[in-house]
Amino acid sequence: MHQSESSNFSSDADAGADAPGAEPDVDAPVSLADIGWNELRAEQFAPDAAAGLSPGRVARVDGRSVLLITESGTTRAEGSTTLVQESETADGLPAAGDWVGFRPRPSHDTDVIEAILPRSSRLVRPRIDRSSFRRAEAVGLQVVAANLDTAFVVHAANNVNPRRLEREAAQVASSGADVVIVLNKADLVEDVTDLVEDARMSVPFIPIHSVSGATGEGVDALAEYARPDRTVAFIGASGVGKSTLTNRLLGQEVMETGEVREDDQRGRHTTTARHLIPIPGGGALIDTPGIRSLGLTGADEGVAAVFDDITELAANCRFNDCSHSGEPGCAVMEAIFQGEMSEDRLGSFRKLTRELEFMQSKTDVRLRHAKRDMLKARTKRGRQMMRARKKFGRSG
Ligand SMILES: Nc1nc2c(ncn2[C@@H]2O[C@H](COP(=O)(O)OP(=O)(O)OP(=O)(O)O)[C@@H](O)[C@H]2O)c(=O)[nH]1
Ligand SMILES: [Mg+2]
Ligand SMILES: [Zn+2]
Repeated sequence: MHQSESSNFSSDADAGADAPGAEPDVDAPVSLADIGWNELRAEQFAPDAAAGLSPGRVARVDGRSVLLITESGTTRAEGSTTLVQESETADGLPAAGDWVGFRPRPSHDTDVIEAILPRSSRLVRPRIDRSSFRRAEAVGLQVVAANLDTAFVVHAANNVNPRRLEREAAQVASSGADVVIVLNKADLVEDVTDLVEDARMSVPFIPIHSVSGATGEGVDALAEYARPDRTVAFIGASGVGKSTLTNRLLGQEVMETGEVREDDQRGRHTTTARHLIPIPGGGALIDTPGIRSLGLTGADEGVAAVFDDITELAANCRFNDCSHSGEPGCAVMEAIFQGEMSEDRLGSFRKLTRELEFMQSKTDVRLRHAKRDMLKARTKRGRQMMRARKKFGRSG
């Protein structure tokens, strides 16, 4: 059983897939320092080193098999039994971008990953164990990418949806990575400056860059974030040009790119797995498959980051738990009356908050069903116990 096949559930194409697609060549030896290994990580790794483990970074995950970049090229490895068991309760499975400690096994096809180093950031989405609803504890989060410094949230300039922009920015910000908005395909629009201004209204505190993967215009600005020892990732819907930009940053055609459908301007999920690729000259880059919805949880901080202005105003509301919908002494409503903030913005804040609440409690029908089944089982067990007690009296 492939772990990722059983644990993913969302509707996007990469769910559970991580199927062998276009396999980038990451075999060229790189120094780990070039892709983010530093003193802090070495310090965190010290106990593992003492235990005889070697350090590596996860380039991609294919079910149980993990491709690692190591000091001496790439190697295939699998999580140790303990690691896999622990991952049932924590989010312990290795993800693209993870730093791990592995034990080389020269006589086997694969090495063994025994430790995952603390993550400086992690992009997560809900995870559910499809193989069994009985083990409802297995419902948790799945880390889809780790240790990102900057996450580029990519949209096609000719197809920007402000609500989606806000939502994705908030969700990705909650990973702990710095969010940068990228409006790609600038070559397809008349006036990209207007679009950037519009986007700034939606996400005022986040850097926005307009670029063209086709012509290369603006890509230099993105390269600034991909400095040596830093990790960047492209995230966004299928067909927005993540792999095209990846190739631009790498300076070579590493990732396969795909056509966009005429009817709905969407891509076809050309990329099917997350790939971490060393950038020539230093730094690492993760290309990801297109997402329909990240389905991320724990994005509260993300919302706060995107709606900084509202959060700040809310600090002056009379009531701590003000919902900004008519309470007396509401600083947010006051700002709207004064024309300092648009009602639309409060609207999208509310909508996003609602959506996040929804995601957090009932991420998916599957999760709901898993919860329901778990409750049912509990009630049933409870009833059985009651009956048993009645029959045999209390045993303490
Ligand atoms: N005109 C124009 N086309 C672009 C640009 N960037 C990418 N494209 C085209 O958009 C299509 C999709 O690009 P990809 O890079 O495969 O998109 P993706 O985001 O990686 O898609 P998935 O892998 O499916 O998630 C391709 O035909 C690209 O050539 C751009 O800046 N301008
Ligand atoms: Mg792609
Ligand atoms: Zn208020």
